[in-house]
Amino acid sequence: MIETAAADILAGGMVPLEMTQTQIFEAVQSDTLLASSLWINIALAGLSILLFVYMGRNVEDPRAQLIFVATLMVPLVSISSYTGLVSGLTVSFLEMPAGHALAGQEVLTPWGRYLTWALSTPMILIALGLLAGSNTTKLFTAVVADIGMCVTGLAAALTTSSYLLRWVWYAISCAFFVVVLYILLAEWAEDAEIAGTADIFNTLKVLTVVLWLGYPIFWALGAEGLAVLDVAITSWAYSGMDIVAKYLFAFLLLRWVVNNERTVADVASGLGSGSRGGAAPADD
Ligand code: RET
Repeated sequence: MIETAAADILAGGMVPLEMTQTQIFEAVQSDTLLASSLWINIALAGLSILLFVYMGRNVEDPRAQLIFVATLMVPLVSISSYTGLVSGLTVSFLEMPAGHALAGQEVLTPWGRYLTWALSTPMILIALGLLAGSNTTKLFTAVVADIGMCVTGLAAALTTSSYLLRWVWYAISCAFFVVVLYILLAEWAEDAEIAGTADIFNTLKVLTVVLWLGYPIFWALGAEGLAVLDVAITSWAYSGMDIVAKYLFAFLLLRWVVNNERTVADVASGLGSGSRGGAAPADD
């Protein structure tokens, strides 16, 4: 009974002003497509954690270990993130402002996703930066810009006062994203050549850039943006991208690190090995 009511709520976009966490939980579970997009990630994150711990059992070089720890954090944050979403804890129904395609309707907003991206995506960047032999300045800039991107993306999703301001937040988030893309594509690509890790770095760079570009596209097309796609389809798009951008990415990276621990150790210890000019930079 409750589940039928919840399904009606989700389909009709009509929800009571204040929904309890249980009602949100029921609404999420009653939409099989939506719920499956979340549960599959919990299962895959759990398996990835076990696999990655096993893969890293004999890694001894500190730099390789740090790459492992950062990468292992990705499925750990993910399993927490998706548990928050399936339980209804980090999902809200928000009334869209005038101007939005679903103006006046309550739209399911999985804000926990954007919040937890602020923890998981820096880990991906730290692992990539260490692999490329980044100096501290570039690593710091990439991580801070990335957190800025996620937090302003969260603001875009949570703004209900003005349709225009939702897109202003979106634009700010994209500006941060450009900084991250620049470091990945220009700075670290060059550093990785010097560090001798260019082959694997370039593979992971392409995978990361292509997939990460999908996130703002699906946000814009999803219910929170132009509402061309419905909530469950958008959720599957994010979940599908997450599977490749997190678990496959992490697996490829860690497998390479295990097989090339010597190369990783040779990326001169101490950040800064990749800085141009050869001399130790003063920013460390
Ligand atoms: C948002 C909307 C606002 C504009 C931009 C976005 C970019 C999000 C990205 C997310 C990547 C997430 C990953 C998660 C893995 O755990 C916030 C969707 C630019 C790039 C890889």
